[in-house]
This record gives sequence, structure tokens and C-alpha cells, in this order.
Amino acid sequence: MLGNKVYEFLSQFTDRIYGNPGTTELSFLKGKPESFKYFLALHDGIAVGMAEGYYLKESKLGIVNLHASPGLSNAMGFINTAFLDRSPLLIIAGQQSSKFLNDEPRLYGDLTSMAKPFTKGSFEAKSEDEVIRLLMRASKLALTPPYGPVMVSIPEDLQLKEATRNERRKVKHDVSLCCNEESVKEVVERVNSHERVALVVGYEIDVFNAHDELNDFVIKGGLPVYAEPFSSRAPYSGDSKFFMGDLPRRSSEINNVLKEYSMVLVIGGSLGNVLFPDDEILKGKEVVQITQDWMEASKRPWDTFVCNPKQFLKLASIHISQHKFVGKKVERKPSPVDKIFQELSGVSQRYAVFDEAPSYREALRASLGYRRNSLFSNRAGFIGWAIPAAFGYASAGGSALVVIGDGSFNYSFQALWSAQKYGGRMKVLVINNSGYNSLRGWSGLKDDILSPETSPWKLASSYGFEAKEFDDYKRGLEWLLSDDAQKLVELRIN
Ligand SMILES: Cc1ncc(C[n+]2csc(CCOP(=O)(O)OP(=O)(O)O)c2C)c(N)n1
Repeated sequence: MLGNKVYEFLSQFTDRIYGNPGTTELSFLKGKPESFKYFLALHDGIAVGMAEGYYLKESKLGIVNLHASPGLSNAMGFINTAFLDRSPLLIIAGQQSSKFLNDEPRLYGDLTSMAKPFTKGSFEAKSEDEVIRLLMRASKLALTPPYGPVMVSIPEDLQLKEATRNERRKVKHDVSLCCNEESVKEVVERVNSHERVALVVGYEIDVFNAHDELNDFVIKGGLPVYAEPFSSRAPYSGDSKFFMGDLPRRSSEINNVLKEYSMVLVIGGSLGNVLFPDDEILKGKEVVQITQDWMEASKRPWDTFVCNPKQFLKLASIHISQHKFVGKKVERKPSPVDKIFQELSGVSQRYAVFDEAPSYREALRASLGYRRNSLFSNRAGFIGWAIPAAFGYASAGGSALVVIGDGSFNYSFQALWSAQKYGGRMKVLVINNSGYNSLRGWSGLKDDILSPETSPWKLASSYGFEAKEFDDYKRGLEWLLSDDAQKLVELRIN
């Protein structure tokens, strides 16, 4: 049966799938061997977020199962987020029976068109013999840098048929994105010809595990380091005297921070991912950008080199000359949560922190600092991601701590049901400031619309996820972190 062969194929990447099935996926479930785990999510999008968290822990292809047109369309926000996060996912959606697609029965949809804007590719099998080939194509596409989600739609009747083609080949796929040595030298010569150069680094440093190479380059060059705006993963974990902080959320503020530098070298990230694009970024300045991501590079008006940032840094360290260190730190206003987060300093040595506290991201980073593979958020500005992603991470044996606002909590707390069912070391800290504090702050509106009052700890408890509310933050954090049990603590700040 084709269904068995599909799992045989998938098992070269992973031993699990995250999903939420319906009638059109029942034939897909029939082929599943006992050894292949299926993590049930109580919402289609949440399954995608979980698969992203699994990838963040394991650096392996995350596999998702979604239900035809209702499930795929319901998951779009999460798929778009995985696309912008450059997370490699293989999304397998069930489709109605291949013989009657023309009748457009209930659950039918044009799945390939639906998924197209949010994926690197989307395909639908027309026959049982085509399925494994399409899965092969999709997994290669997902795992080619820049990584991303790819969707394959399989009509439900095909899974139960015998595929006559016998595809036993394993997928061997290596795209290392080598850097041209001459280009690296040319870039470094430009850096050496300037006295004041700022380095802006981003999430690709963590994706490619280039922290040591970056630190070496920074020390040899004596260069100040800034994190890209809204960095989604630790962009730096080196000698902190060189680290000047995270670039702000507004492009005009970024221009202000970087105005004293005559050249900016961007490695492994983006200057374009600002929340408030209120000015042209670095207009007229000499900027050179190294990224593995051709989609990112093609959007920028300055010189871009598409190659592996780890290899770039390795080669660049040979040629960089020492600059007189001059750095201007990014200023940050004190936050009412500073005292809470100071209690968390050091926690990222025990837990990967999933950040979704919109008002407090700078405060959280200031207290935790950056350590490799220990801080995750999404690049899309999407709330509802952190709890599913943290569970996906914990489901693969990682330890995860979610720091989340009460507003964001309400988008996907159903993931706590999966956490409670399947286990995994997972903690949740909810900062409850009575609704959408960030939106109140930016708008100046005190409107009721921006202040939904909820009790996240009660919602978590309803799924059997141990949860409490505390007035005393020290006691609350002590209770949360005193053992390995799954727990949620809610702290109210007003
Ligand atoms: C999917 C999605 N819907 C809506 C928004 C808009 N949004 C941004 S922040 C925010 C409020 C978040 O509230 P909370 O988590 O309590 O954080 P706070 O604003 O209080 O810091 C909303 C609704 C979004 N970013 N993503």
C-alpha cells in the first residue's frame, strides 16, 4: 500500500508528525506504523507551530499533517510564520478523492493555490505513482537554504492503492552555499579601508552555528556588534564588551544608532524587519550584506553576497585588520518587568526561552543576554506561536520556558493540552498586564477594545496543565522553576 511507503520515506528524516486529521487524512493514518509518533494538536495551525519547535530543537525536517481545505486554510498564519522564519517543514494535506475533484465536494479546495503564497512550493499528486516523487521534491526544496515550508496534497484514495513505482532511494541533498574567496577578500578590504565600521548580525549565525567564527572575527577586527531588529534567534554569544545591543523597532531609530559609522556590514540577518518603517534605512551609507537568503538579499538596495555566513566569517577572519574599537550602545528605557526578568538571569542555561511578550522583548534580552540556541521568537510579528513552538521543542527532549503576554496566550493555549498529554519539560510564564499593553502604548488609546481581561492560569488548568496565579513574583518564579514538572505561572502587573 502506498501509505506504508510514504512513512518509509518520511522515516529517513524523522520519527514523528504533528497534525490534526479529518476524514480525508484517515487513509494517511492507516499507513502509519506503531513506531512513527503522531502528536495531535487541537488546532490546525498549532500543529505547524509545533513542527517548527521540533525543527528548532533537532535541526531536522518538521512534518505536519493538515486536513484538506479547512485545515490548510486554518493554518495559514502559522505557515506564513514558518516561511518567514525559514523553517524547513513538509506539510502533507489530505485532499478529496482523486476521481471526483472536478465535482468540488465538501472539504475540497485548490490546495496548491491556497498554499502558494506562504510556501516555497506546493504540489498535488495526480496518481499513486507520483506521491513519493513529490515528497522527495518537496523535502529537497524545504531543506535547500533558505529553508522553508513546502506543501504536498495527497488525495485520500491514493494512500490505499498499490504504487507500482518502487522508490527506495534515500534523499541525499547537500547545498553548502560556499563563498567565493575573492569576494570575501574584496568585502574585508572594504571593511579595512574604513575606520568606523559597525557589524549587524542576525539569526543565521545561530542557524549555521557560526558563533565561534563570529566571535573570532569580532575580536580580530575590534568591531562593535549590533543585533538585527527583532532577531528571532541568538545572533551573538561572544565577548560581551563588543556587544552594543539590539537595534530598535523603528527604522529612523536604527539610522540614529548607526549614524556615526561610515560603513555597516550585515551578516546573517536583515535590517528590513522593522515594525515601524518610518524612514529609508541607511540611505546613502556604505552597506554590505552577507546572507544565505537570496530572497532577503534581492530586496536590499546595497551590495549583497549570497553565501554561507559561517564560511564567510571563517575566511574573513584571515584578512580582517584590527580597528580602534568605538561603539555606541543602544539605549533602553527601564521597564516595570525588569525586576521579574532579573530573577530569570541564568535561566537560559537550563531552558530554551520562547519569547512572545510584545512589550517586553528588550527587557527580556537585557536580563537574559544571548546564548547560542537558547532564545527563540518568530520573524513574522505573529502572536500565538510561542506555546506551540515550545511544546514542539520539548516534545523532542528539549527544556522550554515560554515568556508570554496574556493577550498572546489566548491565541493558542490549546497547545498546553498536547503538552499535558504527551509530556515534555515545559514551563510557561504569563505576564498579565490586562490586555494589549503594547497597542495601548503605541496608540495612546485607553479603549476597552485593547484591554481584554482573561485568566490564562484558569484556561491552562482546564486542560490539566498545572497552573497558579501569584501576587509575589519571587514566590511565583520559585514555584515555577523549582522542579522539572510542567507548570504555568501567571504574574499580574498593572
Ligand atoms: C496573529 C496576530 N494577531 C494580532 C496581532 C496584533 N497584536 C500585536 S501585539 C498584540 C497584543 C498582545 O498582547 P500581550 O501578549 O498581552 O502583550 P502586550 O501587548 O500586553 O505586551 C496584538 C493583538 C498580531 N501581532 N498577531
